[in-house]
Amino acid sequence: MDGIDRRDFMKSVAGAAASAGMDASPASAAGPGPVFLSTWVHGKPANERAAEVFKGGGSLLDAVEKGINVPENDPKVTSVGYGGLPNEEGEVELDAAIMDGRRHHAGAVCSLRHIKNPISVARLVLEKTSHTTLAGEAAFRFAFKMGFEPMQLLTPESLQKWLDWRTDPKRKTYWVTSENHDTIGMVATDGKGHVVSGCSTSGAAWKIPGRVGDSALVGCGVYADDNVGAASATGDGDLMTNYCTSISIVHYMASGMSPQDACLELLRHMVKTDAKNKNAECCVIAITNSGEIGAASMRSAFRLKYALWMNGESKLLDAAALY
Ligand code: SD4
Repeated sequence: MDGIDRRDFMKSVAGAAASAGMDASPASAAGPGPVFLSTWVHGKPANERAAEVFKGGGSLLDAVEKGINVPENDPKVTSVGYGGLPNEEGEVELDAAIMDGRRHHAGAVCSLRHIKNPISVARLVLEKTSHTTLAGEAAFRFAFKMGFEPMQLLTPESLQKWLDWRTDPKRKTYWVTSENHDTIGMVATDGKGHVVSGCSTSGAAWKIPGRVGDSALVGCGVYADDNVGAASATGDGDLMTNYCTSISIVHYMASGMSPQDACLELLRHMVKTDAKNKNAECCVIAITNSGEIGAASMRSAFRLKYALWMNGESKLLDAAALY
């Protein structure tokens, strides 16, 4: 294992899991029944909602969609849905995708404006059309046709942050800062071999209008294949798109790696091809079709907190960092 000692890593994972009252390693996280694994702190209420929907008889797709709706609806989450930070012109543009591992098919929307639940619009692209991705103004018109209510997605707080940025003479244009990394990625299994991956984001704050990150791109922000498992990503989507992070992780798992090793291998590969990527803000999560999980960050200064729901328990844990 490059960069970190494997025993230290296993110890840190064991510590986090033990203090959370869980099994000692991500690789032994599998348990009976469904498992929901999500990025960041807001992944916890998202997982809890997903589990509730699933227990109430919803499908795994319903569960992942409704779970992701929770941070989308929360104005305090400033990189997802309502309250998400806008592009450089002050417009909120949302990306989302959801992939069904059973059908090997996804629905996605990108650069969607005025609709706070892009994951639900993505779900309808999956269910109601034979397309995979709708973009921009046409995605909005599709959502409108499907009955979604247009609304102002800027909150007073996100407008103020944008104004502060606009008036800062030293402002950085088009970059992703740590505080803006709130994207929700969720991977889940029903405990019977079926997996789903979903992701929703307002993307990089102050992005150039029209920019699409990894979250809405199949194979990048989401990937799910019932034959293997599912993965999702959060962080610098411009960088991660070039590594097709989610499909790469699923392929690593298909070759026999555990989800944890697959997540780390993807990050190692990013550094192997370009050493500068050691400083990248990249985090990934993965699950197998039997409920084994993995979660990793490129560096400890940008360490992923991930949420895990399994066996009726909902926890927040720290992902391992490669550097
Ligand atoms: C993007 N990957 O649009 C998203 C942003 C993100 O945590 O995940 N932030 O680049």
